[in-house]
Amino acid sequence: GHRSQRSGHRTSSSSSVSVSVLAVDPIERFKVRCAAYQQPKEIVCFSYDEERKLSMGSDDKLSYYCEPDIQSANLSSGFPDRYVMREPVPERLDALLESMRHVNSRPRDPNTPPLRPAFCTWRGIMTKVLCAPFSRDRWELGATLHDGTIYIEEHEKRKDLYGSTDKDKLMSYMGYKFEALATIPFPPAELSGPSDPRLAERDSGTVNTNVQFCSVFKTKIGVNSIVMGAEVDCLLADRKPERDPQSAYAELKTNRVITNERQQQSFERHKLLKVWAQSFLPGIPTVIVGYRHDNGRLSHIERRRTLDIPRSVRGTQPGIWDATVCINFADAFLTWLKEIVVIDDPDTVYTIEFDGRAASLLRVETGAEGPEGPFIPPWYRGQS
Ligand code: 0WD
Ligand code: CA
Repeated sequence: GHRSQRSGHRTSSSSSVSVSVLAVDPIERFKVRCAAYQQPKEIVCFSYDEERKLSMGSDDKLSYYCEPDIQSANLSSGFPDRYVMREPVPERLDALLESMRHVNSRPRDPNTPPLRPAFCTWRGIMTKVLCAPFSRDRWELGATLHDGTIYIEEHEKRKDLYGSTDKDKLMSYMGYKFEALATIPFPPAELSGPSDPRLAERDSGTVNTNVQFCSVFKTKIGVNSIVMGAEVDCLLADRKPERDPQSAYAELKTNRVITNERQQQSFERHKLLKVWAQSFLPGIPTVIVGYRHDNGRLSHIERRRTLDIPRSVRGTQPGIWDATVCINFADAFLTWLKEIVVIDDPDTVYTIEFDGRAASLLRVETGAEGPEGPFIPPWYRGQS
C-alpha cells in the first residue's frame, strides 16, 4: 500500500499481521519543539574482565584518562600479535537483564515499586535510532514485550563487528590502541610523575576487547521511560563521583587527520552525528578525539563538549543533521513501537527493519529458534 505523506505512518491490518511503517520523510514534521530528554541517572554498572567474566556492580574496569605521549604514540604498534579480539558470540541482552534483576532485587524502600521502564536496550541500538533521519545505514531489531517492558536487541549482521579484512581489523585495533594509550587503571594522582614507568607500560601491554566497563542508566525520551546499558571508555577525574558519575565519564574516539574541506564535511556529517548521539544518550559530557595519520602516528588530541556539537555543525552545509530532529524521531519511534509491540509474551519477537528511509514491522513470530528468536532467558522470566 501507499504511505500517508502527512503523518508518514500508517497501520493497517491484513489477515493476522499488521503492516506498519514509520518513515523519516517528510523530515519537517520532526522540526518542532524538541521532546524532553530526562537527565540520565546511573542505576548500576558492571565490568567484564580479560576472560569476559562479568562482575555486577563493579567499576573495576573503569580506567582513568591520562594524556598519551603524542610524540611516541603509534596506534598500529602491537598489531596483530598483541591483539586479543573478543569471540563474536551473540550475548544478546543478557548483561542488561542481569543488571535489571540486580537493581530489582536490591533492598529498597517498601513504598518504592520495582523498576519497570517502558523500554530496555543497549545504548548502541538507540544511537542508530537517533541517527536514522540522517543516515542511510540499514539495521534490524528484535523487540519483545515482557511484563510491560519492551526489550530491544539488534539482529547484527555480524561480519562488520571487527571488520572482515585485515585493513578493517587494523582500523578497529587503532581505536582500541588509542584507548590503551590514553588511559591508566588507577587515578592519575597516584602517579609519581611524568617518568612513572606505568605510563610507558601502556604501550607494551595487550589490547583485549573482552575488557569493558558498562554503565546502566535510566532516562526518559518524551513520556517514554527507558533503561540503557552503555560501554564507557574512561573517567575524566581522580575518582568516580558518587552522585551523577556520568558527569565525569568521557568517550574516546580516533579519526584520520583532516586535510581538506571534503574530509571536514564528511567528519561533521557522519562522525560527529554518531559521536554526539552515542555520548548524548548516557549524558557523557566530553568526547576526546585522537587524530592519527595513516601510519598510526598521533597528530593531535581534541576535546569536544557533547552538548556543543550540534551547534558546531549547524549551518555548515546543506542538509546537515539536526539534534532536535534526531530526538523527536527517537520519541516517535518509541511511541510507534508501543503501538505495534502489544503481545506481552517472552516467546514472541517482533522484527523491525530500518531500510535507510523508514522503519517497518517485518514479522511477528512466536517460539522461533536461532539468533533472531526469543532472547528473554528462562532465569529472567516469572520474576517481577
Ligand atoms: O549496541 C549493540 N548493538 C550491541 C552491544 C550488540 C550486542 C552487544 N552489545 C554489548 C557491548 O559489547 C557492550 O557490552 O552491549 C554493551 C554496551 O554496548 P553499547 O555501548 O551499546 O555499544 P556501542 O555504543 O555500539 O559501542 C560502544 C563501544 C564501541 O566503541 P566505539 O568508540 O567504537 O563506538 O563498545 C564497543 C566498541 O569499542 N563495542 C563492542 N565491542 C565488542 N563487541 C561491541 C561488540 N559487539 N559493540 C560495541
Ligand atoms: Ca570509544
